Amino acid sequence: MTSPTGKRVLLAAPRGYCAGVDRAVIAVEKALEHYGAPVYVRKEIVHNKYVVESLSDKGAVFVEETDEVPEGARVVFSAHGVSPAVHEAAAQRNLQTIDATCPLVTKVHKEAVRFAADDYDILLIGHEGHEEVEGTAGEAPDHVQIVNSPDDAANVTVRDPEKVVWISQTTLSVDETMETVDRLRERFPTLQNPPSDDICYATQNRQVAVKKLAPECELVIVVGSANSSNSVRLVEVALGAGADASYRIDRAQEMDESWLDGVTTVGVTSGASVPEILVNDVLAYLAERGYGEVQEVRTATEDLMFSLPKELRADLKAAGNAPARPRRENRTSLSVEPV
Ligand code: 0CN
Ligand code: SF4
Repeated sequence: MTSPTGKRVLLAAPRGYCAGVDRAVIAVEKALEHYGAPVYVRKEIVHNKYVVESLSDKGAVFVEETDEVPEGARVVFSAHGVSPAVHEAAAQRNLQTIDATCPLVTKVHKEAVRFAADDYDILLIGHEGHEEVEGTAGEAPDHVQIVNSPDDAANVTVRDPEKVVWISQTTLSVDETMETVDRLRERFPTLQNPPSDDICYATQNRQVAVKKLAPECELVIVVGSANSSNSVRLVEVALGAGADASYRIDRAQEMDESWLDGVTTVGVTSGASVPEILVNDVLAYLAERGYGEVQEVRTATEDLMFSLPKELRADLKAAGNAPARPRRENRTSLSVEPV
């Protein structure tokens, strides 16, 4: 039904949980159910405050490093991946590990290993300090240089300009990454591309969807946490695609009434680590203020699912209750909190 005021919401699709996040969150939930609390998790399992708080409430204990985990205890590695050094540190402490690294991050790790074995200089486009970048770089520290931005391309030095490859973090802006690659290629014309896209399908799809709706929006709300690279990129993409304003919020309570002044069309989307309940809360907030008409803007459908981490699958199977794949329970598995 069209609102008499013309006020409406354009809701991006795809948005929210990707296959790697779904798998990682369910891995922690299943580990808690199967082994009982506490289950230790190195770093945030995914970069979302609500997810981390909900899992903490269920008995997950989030730590920064494996040396905070008691000897012999069970620890889950986050979706963003870990370097071989972290695996070694965990083995030293006899930790029982469940590796929830997204398979699409593991793919990039393997590329780093392969190109290092062939003695390439590897230019890893990504954000210094991000866990995924630390993990990927740690696969081949002697061969990898991190390139943070298009401007950073000027700072790269290589041993042999004929033997250089770029790879990337999975959750970057596609457009900005291509700009960085162009700048690198100006310096190294034979720069080799990775064998396939490193920016993952979920990151790309969410950017395409927000690009489509942004030109029609005076305001685009992105639900996601501040440390979620793919969520933060969605704000940039929305602004770049023509939204007059765009804000990232963790949850509906962070909405500011003044953002809606003079706004007819509000775009809404969410990052790959964001449970749908948080989007529903934002839609409810908007509906209360006259934006009850919601039109979905869908640019792709996603049906990818990953099997649970193999260590967990083996234990669940031995106990006779193994799901072959994670269930798509992401939309309902976390407890619902009122706005
Ligand atoms: O928000 P996320 O946990 O991570 P980044 O966007 O910061 O990389 O989303 C899941 C992504 C992965 C791996
Ligand atoms: Fe995997 Fe992409 Fe999701 Fe990261 S955002 S967990 S790489 S599917």
